[in-house]
This record gives sequence, C-alpha cells and structure tokens, in this order.
Amino acid sequence: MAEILCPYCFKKFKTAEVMLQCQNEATQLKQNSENEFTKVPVCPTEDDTKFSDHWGTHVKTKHIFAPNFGFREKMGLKSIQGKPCDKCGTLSQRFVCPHCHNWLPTEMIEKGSQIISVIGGPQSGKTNYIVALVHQLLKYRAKLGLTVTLQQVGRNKAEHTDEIYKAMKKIIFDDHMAVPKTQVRAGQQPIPWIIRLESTTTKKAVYLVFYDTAGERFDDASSVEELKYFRESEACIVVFDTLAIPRIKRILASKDIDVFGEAFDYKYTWTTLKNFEEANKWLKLTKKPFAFVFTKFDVVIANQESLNCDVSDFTDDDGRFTNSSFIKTGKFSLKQVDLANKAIADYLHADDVWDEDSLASDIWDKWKENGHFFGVSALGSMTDSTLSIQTEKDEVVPIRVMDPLIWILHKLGGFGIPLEGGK
Ligand SMILES: Nc1nc2c(ncn2[C@@H]2O[C@H](COP(=O)(O)OP(=O)(O)O)[C@@H](O)[C@H]2O)c(=O)[nH]1
Ligand SMILES: [Mg+2]
Ligand SMILES: [Zn+2]
Ligand SMILES: [Zn+2]
Repeated sequence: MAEILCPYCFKKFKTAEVMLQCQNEATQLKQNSENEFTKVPVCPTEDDTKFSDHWGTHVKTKHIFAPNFGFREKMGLKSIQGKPCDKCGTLSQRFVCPHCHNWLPTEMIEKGSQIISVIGGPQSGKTNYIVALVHQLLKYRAKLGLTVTLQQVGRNKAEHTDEIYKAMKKIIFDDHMAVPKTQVRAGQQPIPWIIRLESTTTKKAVYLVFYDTAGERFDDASSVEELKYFRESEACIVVFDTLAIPRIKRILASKDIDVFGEAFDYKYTWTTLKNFEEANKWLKLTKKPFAFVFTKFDVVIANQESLNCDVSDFTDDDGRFTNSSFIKTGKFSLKQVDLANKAIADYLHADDVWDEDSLASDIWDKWKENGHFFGVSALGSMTDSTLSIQTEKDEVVPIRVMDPLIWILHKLGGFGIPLEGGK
C-alpha cells in the first residue's frame, strides 16, 4: 500500500490511515435559553489540538474522523472514496493528514506522494526562482510532456498555491519587478507551495514542495526543519546565492557594482546538509539527485570580465546568456547541463575565480553523478535599486530555470523526459 508523505508536517502515513474532515456547512435554527431562534451549524467546529499545534495558534476546525474504509480500499485493491461524517452523515471528501490535520490533495491520497524539495538560505533568490520556474513549466509543459497543477488546498483561498503564484507572477512578468523579500511572520509556520507534476505519457507524478520561509527561520533552532526535507524528499533543489560567494562579493563591491540585496552566508545551508549527511550515512542521501543551483547568474554574465569568469559555456557568440536549448528543440540536452556543471565546478575550484575549492570537492566527492551544479537567472537581467528588472526587451525572460528540475526528473526516471540525441 502506498505511503503518503505529508507536505505540511513531513511525517508519513499509510493510505488507509488518512482522516476525513466534515464538509457540512449547513446551519439550522435552534432555540436558545431566552427562547430566541439562532442559526447554528448542523455539524459544529471542534477544538483541534493537532491542527493547532502545527500552526502554533489555537483554532477550532470542522469535525475530523477516521473513515470506515472497506476491505478492498484498505488493501489498496480499490481507490479510496469519501465517506459520510460519523456525526452528521454528510458525505465528506476532504482528506486530511492524520498527524497534523492539514487538508491534502485527493490525488496525493489516491496515488501516493513523492516530494522534490526546494531549499536555500535567506535572500538566496528562492522566491523569485520558484515563481520563474513555475512560469516556465506552465509555458513549456507540452514540450516536457507534463501536466503542471498548482494545488488548491490550504486553510483559506489566500494560501492556495495558485493564488500565491498569480500575485507574484504579476509582479515579475507584468510589472517587471523582483518579488520583494518574504515578510517575516513571527512564530508562524510557513505556508508550503505544492505543485503536482505528472507525465502525460507514463502518468508518473511527483510533488514539488517549497516553503517560502523568511530567512530568519534558518537559525540553529530551525535547522531541524531543513533536515526533514533532506531526509524525506526524493530529490532536492538546493539554492545558493551566487552573489554571496565572498570573492564575488568583494570584487563587485570594489568595482562599485551594486547588486541591490543583502548577502547572507550562503554556506549555512550547505553546512547543515553536509553535517547531516555525514552523521546519517544509512539514509544514503548522496544516492538521491541533488541539484545545486547558483541563482542570479545574470550578474556573473554581465560582469564576466571583472569577475575573471570564462562564461563561454553559458553564452552565444555575442556574449549573451543563452537559455536551455530544450526550449527550441523540445529535447533536453544533457550535454548542455554537463558543460554548465563542469564550468561552475571549475569556477569554484579556481582561487582566482570563485575560490570555493572545498565546496566543489565535497559535493563532487559525496554526490558524484547524483549531484550537479546549475547557473540560473530567475529575472533574466539585473535589477536597479527599486528592484525594477533591467530587461532589454519588453518582457522578462528567465534563463535556464527549468534545467535543475528536468535533470532531476530525468535522474529519477519514469517521467519520459525527451532527450537530445536519444529516445
Ligand atoms: N540580478 C538578479 N537578482 C535577483 C534574482 N533573483 C532574485 N534576485 C535578488 O535577490 C533578492 C532576494 O530574492 P528572493 O527571491 O526574495 O530570495 P529568498 O529570500 O531566498 O526568497 C531579490 O529581492 C532580488 O533583489 C535574479 O535572477 N537576478
Ligand atoms: Mg522568499
Ligand atoms: Zn501532516
Ligand atoms: Zn459532520
């Protein structure tokens, strides 16, 4: 029987252990002690410790109950169905996690869930990257042979992935602005983005899950949060802020090139991951595909001379940052991503380029062919001090943002990703 990994609490449960939540919104008139008639819910809300504990606020929720599944449903011989509420009898089809009581997509319950996580330090460009990634996936999904569904679950409509995405997409692609820093919601659990990807040919599906945390969560106490993503995910996209590499930071500052954004210690995420991997060899983390993504790569292209960076593997004859060849050909080029991977490893190794030898060596020694470096630009060009994107065209074109994900799908296998020079 399928095991479900909850994208909210990252705990696992078996399909038959899923709970249901009453969906009965009907009210009835009831006479109170003063002989007045008032409207009350037919099936009232209740104190919900699990849900309250997850979100850190005391809330009442609609009644949650253990469904009475039939033998065939329990054995996985038949897909599970909604059941009547054990209090009011109304048919309920809202499946919730038995551990944290959050509402989960029905397809996740029916078909199981595998998760690819996106993680990275504060200000590394995660939010802008995920918006650009989703934008490009929706645009090129036919070429990829994928259906891309932004999930519509959450405590309210404003938390649905498609709603969050719509608002942010407008900022980048209509207003040509970088999405501003994620607001800190002190002491609150962040809301996950949940995106379902399904192969139109093989029907294999995976969920891309992203927590848009404000960086402040990434202190020592919250590294535990990161660890569960590393541990439970099928693959990870680890976001590194290129502009936080000390040597790049120093050179740009000395040349008065302002890149408008605070740079944090980008190696924090890496240190957490490295220590965890070394302490938990049995988890075989290095057998999972890990894409190490250097964001804001447009800055490297625009300042290639100052930064002493040979970017010829990323540019055309005019020195412009070229996009994934797959966008034109419809075939994913392993050659193109291999060249980018090697070029970035070379930058990291060279003390007169990025000067981060041990980072490159550690990643390659550990992950070998399961680790890959990528250079991407969510915005396609640099921003000015108002976060306005300095695009030369009248549109914003993200560059190479899909490569890490397509590479991961190719490594996981079974998604029917069309390859250049094969299949
Ligand atoms: N030049 C450039 N700057 C970027 C890009 N993506 C993000 N930034 C800058 O980096 C800042 C932080 O990005 P954000 O996505 O909020 O990072 P997060 O904190 O990891 O979610 C933004 O405000 C932009 O100034 C990019 O593709 N190119
Ligand atoms: Mg953010
Ligand atoms: Zn849960
Ligand atoms: Zn009910």
